[in-house]
Parts: sequence; structure tokens; C-alpha cells
Amino acid sequence: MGHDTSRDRKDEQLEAARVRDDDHLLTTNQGVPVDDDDNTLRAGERGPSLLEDFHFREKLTHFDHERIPERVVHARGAGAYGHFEAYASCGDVTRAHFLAEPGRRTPVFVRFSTVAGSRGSADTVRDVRGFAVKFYTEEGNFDLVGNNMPVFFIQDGAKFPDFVHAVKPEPHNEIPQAASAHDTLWDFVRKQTETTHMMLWVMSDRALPRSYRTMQGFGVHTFRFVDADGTGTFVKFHWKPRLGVHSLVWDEAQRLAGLDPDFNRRDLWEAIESGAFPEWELGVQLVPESREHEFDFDLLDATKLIPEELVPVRPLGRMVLDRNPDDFFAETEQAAFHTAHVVPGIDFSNDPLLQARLFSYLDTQLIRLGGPNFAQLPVNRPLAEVHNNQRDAYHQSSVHVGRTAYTDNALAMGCPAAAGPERGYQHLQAGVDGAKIKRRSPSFADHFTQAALFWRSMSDWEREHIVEAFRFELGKVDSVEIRRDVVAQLAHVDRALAEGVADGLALERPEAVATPEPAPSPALSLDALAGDSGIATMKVAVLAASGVDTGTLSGVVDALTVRGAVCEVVACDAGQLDGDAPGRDKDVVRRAMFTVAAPLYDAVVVPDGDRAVERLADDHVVRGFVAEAYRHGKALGSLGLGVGVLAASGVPEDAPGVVSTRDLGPDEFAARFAAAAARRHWSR
Ligand code: HDD
Repeated sequence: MGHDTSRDRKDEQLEAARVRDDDHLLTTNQGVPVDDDDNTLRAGERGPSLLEDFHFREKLTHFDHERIPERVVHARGAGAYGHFEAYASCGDVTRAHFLAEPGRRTPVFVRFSTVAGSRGSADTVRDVRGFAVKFYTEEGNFDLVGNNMPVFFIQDGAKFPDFVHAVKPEPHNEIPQAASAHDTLWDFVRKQTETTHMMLWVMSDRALPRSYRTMQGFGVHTFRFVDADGTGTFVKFHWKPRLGVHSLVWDEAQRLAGLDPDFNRRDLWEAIESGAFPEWELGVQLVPESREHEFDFDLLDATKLIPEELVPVRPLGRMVLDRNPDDFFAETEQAAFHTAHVVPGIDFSNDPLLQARLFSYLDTQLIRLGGPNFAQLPVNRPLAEVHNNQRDAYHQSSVHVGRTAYTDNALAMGCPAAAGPERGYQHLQAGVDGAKIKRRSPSFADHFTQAALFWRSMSDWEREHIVEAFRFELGKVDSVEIRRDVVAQLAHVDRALAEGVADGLALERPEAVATPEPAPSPALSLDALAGDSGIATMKVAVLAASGVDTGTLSGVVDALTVRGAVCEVVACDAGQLDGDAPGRDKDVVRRAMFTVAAPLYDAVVVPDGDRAVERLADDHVVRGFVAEAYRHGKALGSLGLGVGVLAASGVPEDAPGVVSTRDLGPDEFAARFAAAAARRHWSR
């Protein structure tokens, strides 16, 4: 009976679909309409399946082959489309067409990623973040394949497989996933002291971005700009987020890995869907070739940065991301970035890490995307026309016409012809000399001065978080010898740092050694980078229960929304609120408390209403929620009796970042609260 009914219903649906639009009919890959997608062809209703069921076999075969290898690093990522717009002409330093004219727009695709974790790992792990931008310029694709930190772990690409093998899960048991807190990574670190500077970055809150929208990005290496006359200038690329740079704290990041493993991916997606388009400014540090040797580090060493105080960042334009991909696999997963995808006007330096990358990215796409035709995939296809004699191979989807697939030819009038130096990409004619040699340049030998520069540029709370991170990571390392060696390594950076870590691990404090004392670079501290966009796009939990004063609730939600915040009413129970005053109470509850937790929000507000406040203050889950937000330095606010919930949760009314009012209206409250929410409050 049930069987007949559902079949009848299906027939009706099919008929309706047929009437609506023939295009919506299910077909095989050969375009043959399929009559039934739920049952295999059988010999009798209870009999064996038949091999001739070509539709079933095609469906299952396709499914069986759905996976491609994930990226060997940066497997977990999220992407979006947008555009880059140049501020002014950069013709004085580069002939790059996309930077040649104010207002010139270039479409982009960006993929953000973590490095160590597998494709299904959590977003909020401690790790570097990838920040890869593909510019679809009129002169071909330019990929700026950067990270959210300006330096790297190693100096020479020959060490890259070693580094990655050390940081990835250990090979015998594939533990731990997406985590650097294990013996092999720290064994590598103690043996390769060039990692010291980067490890300080990775132990800082930079490794825990609040959002992809609030990360800086860096090209890391020294590249070259080349102008129309063929003059080269060394260049370092910087992305600065319009919302300022904001990070999570470790405890929060760990909780989020369970609460919402898609935390960063979801944030990017939702921001774009809601029209809050993420934005960055692209800037460059420029060093004329004549000044190459003026620094106390080597410009070719990717473990070094150029302090902005020495070479300021010149803004070039802004990038806006305004469209989510339609198909994660087709676009984000199949996006193929490559450091050698450059356009006329952009060239390389001799940085040995960069030189290795120039080989690795093409090589990796060949296996991951199954051959050399990956540039034909929609996300990788340049807007500029492609003409060459490369033919055939797996996944060839172009139909090339004509009989000549070679240059130089006369049969096709010599086409396609080389563009020549005026229009074609011309490598900078930089001089080289020297013997073939496998040796690191002595100018790469200093592994500690810039680590000290970073440490000395941090504020007190940043230093505390770094020490805690080292304690956590090394605390998870089983080998006491490794712990000791890393602490001894840190002693070369700063005594207080090494002692702080040693004390936390109950290790003997290391022997005093001379430490470098470079001048700090204030531009490196998160304190200098919070920006001035206040509460814009931040997520605020508005705690409510039945009996809430719906006047203050609606008032405060409206006033914060006007300032750009994203408010979610979180109630003790699912369902509707029964308010104390007529208002919009019936439709505002967004989340029940048992489905969320404080780390999912940037700030917390408790509106007025005595019955609601009593209910909230009585609920230990609510009190835990408020206390956790307080512990993570977030802004907390209350209106009227709402302060009772804060008090019951142990939040002092006069603590920094706490805005409680009994007499301010929602608008005045929102203005003060927005200012408090602009940054975390670590002095509590
Ligand atoms: Fe790499 C992926 C960034 C050093 C080899 N890398 C990859 C991605 C980013 C970076 C953002 C992901 C791109 C995407 O979203 O698809 N990598 C960096 C930075 C480095 C760096 C900023 C140092 C400054 N990488 C580096 C070295 C090598 C590689 C030294 C090899 C010699 N990287 C790869 C790779 C990946 C990759 C194996 C994996 C997947 C891919 O390329 O497409 O080729």
C-alpha cells in the first residue's frame, strides 16, 4: 500500500517536472532520460541485479571515482571571488598592466587555508594560514601565493619535504591531526634553528585568526617589479584587512574546533552572502636594487622580514571579495595556484625557497588534477586568450583547429607567433656568476635577531600568550630532551621568554647566553593593528528568556545592527519568547542556548526584563556562557536589570570592556558598547 502511494506521488512529481521544464529531467551522462533512480534493474522483485543496468553502473562508477588527492599541504581551505582595483599608476616601478591605471579592475579568486590538517580538519587549529590570490589580468594570470605571516620556517626548498613530514601527523599512527604539538615537529625545530623566528609567529595569536577577513597576508619572499625600461626593484607584498587584524585565543580556538569546525569557512561564506564583503588593501615594500645589501639580513632569506619602520608599505589598491563559489569542488578544490604564474612586470628573486616553489606547484598540480590541462578548468582559465601548440593529454577539453601544432610554421602564416620583448613576458636580465655549489650563504646564518625583533615588538598580553603556547606545545612533546633543547634555543632569543617556558614545564632555566637587542617594530603588534571599524560585522549574542523587556531587546538589536553588528537572540529554550511588552518578540529567537556557546560570538548583551533576568541568572549554562566570554576578553553589556545576569556569572560591573547601564537608552548604550567591542580586554 505504502509502496503504491509513494510511486504514485513520484509519478505525479515527474509529470509536474516534465510539464515545468524538460531541462530538469534526470539523465545519464549520455543524455538519456532515466525512468527510476531508486531501484537497480533486477530479475524479479526479489531477484539479483542485472549487469545491463547501464544507468546504475554509470552512477556508481562515477561515485567510486569522486575523490582526487587532497593538497599535500594546505588541504583545508575556502575560496571566494571578487576584484582588485588599482589606486594609481605604478608605472614608475612595474610594467604590470593591472597596476598601470587608477580604477583598473581585475577579477580575482582567493583561497584561504590551513597548512597541516587534512581536508576535513578543523579551521581553528594553531597553524599558518594560506592566503592565495589569483589575479585574472588581461596579460594572463598572476598568482600571489602567500601566507598570513611574513616569514617562513625554512630558508631552502630542499628542506620543505622534511619540514612538512615533521609537522604532519606522525607516520606510524597518523596522530595528531592538524596540530604542531608533537615530538617530530619540535625535533625538527631544535635541529633547524632557522625555524626560530617563524615558530614565534606560530606560537603567537596570529596563528589563530578570528576570521579570514581579519588576517594580514604576505607574499613572504622578495620578488621583483620590472618597469618598461627593464629596471628591477625588489618588492615584498602585503595585504591589510579593512576590518583590522583580530585573533582568537587558544582556549577559544580549541573549543571552536569542536563547536564549529567550519568556523572560519562559515564566517567567510556568511559575510559574503550578507553583503558584508571582505576587503584588503594591497601594498608593497620597495627596495631599489642598489640598496640590496643595506640591511643586516639578506633580502633573499625567507625567514626575515623588512620592518615597516625601515621600508614603509606603499598602498597599490584594494581587493573586495563579493561572490561565493557555486560548487566547492569545481572551484575551490580544483583551483591551482603556482608561484611561477606571473605577468610582465613581475619577476623573481634568487630566494632559494622561492626558486624551489617555482618547480613544486606545477609538479603538484600534475598529480592532483590529473595531467597538464588543469589550466582549462573554469577556475584556472585565464581571461586572456590562450594560443599555443600544446596539445592532447588527459582532460583536454579544447578543440584545436588547423593542421599546424608547431612553431615556426609557414602553413598557418607563422601563427601563433612569439610576442617579442615589447608585449611578451621578458625575464629580467639579471647577472649571475659563481661556482655551482651546495652551500647556504653566510648571510643567512643569523637565526635569532629577527626572532628577538618579533618578541620585543609584542605587547605584554601577546608575550603571555606566546609563552603559554610554547608551554602547551612542548608540554605535549614526550621527549624531555627535545623540550630542553627548544628552551635552550629560546634563550638565544630572549631570557624572559626562555625562563617563562622553562618554568611552565618544570625544566631547569637555561644558561644565560648573549641575546640580540634589535629595536622593536611596533607595526608587528596586534595592538597596532586592531583598526577602527569598531563592532562592524561582529557577532553579538543577545541573551533572552521569556519575560524579556522586548522594548530594550528590539531597541538594542536595532542600534547595534545599525552599527554593523550581526545580532543573534540566544534564548534559554527553543521556540518563541513571551515578552513583557508588545514587540517583535515572536520572531527574534535565533538560537537556543543548548545549540551554541560563547566562543561563537564576539560580544554578549543582556537586555532588561525581571522575569527573563531571573531565569537567565538561574541557569548554569547561561552563567557559564557569560563567564567564558568574560574569560576570553570579550565585551559584555547589560541594560536595566540585565546586570544581574553578569553579576551572577561573576563579571565585575566595572571591569574593562563591561558596559552596564540602568539609565541609558539603547542607542547611547550601543555607541558605548560598540567602542568596547572593538578589541579584546586583556587587562582584566
Ligand atoms: Fe606552498 C600549497 C603558500 C612554501 C609547495 N603553499 C600552498 C598554498 C599556499 C602556499 C597558500 C595553497 C594554495 C591553494 O590555496 O591552493 N608555500 C606557501 C608559502 C611558502 C610556501 C607562503 C613560503 C614562503 N610551498 C612552499 C615550498 C614548497 C611549497 C618551499 C616546495 C618546495 N605549496 C607547495 C605545494 C602546494 C602548496 C606542495 C600544495 C598544493 C599546491 O601546492 O597546490 O606545491
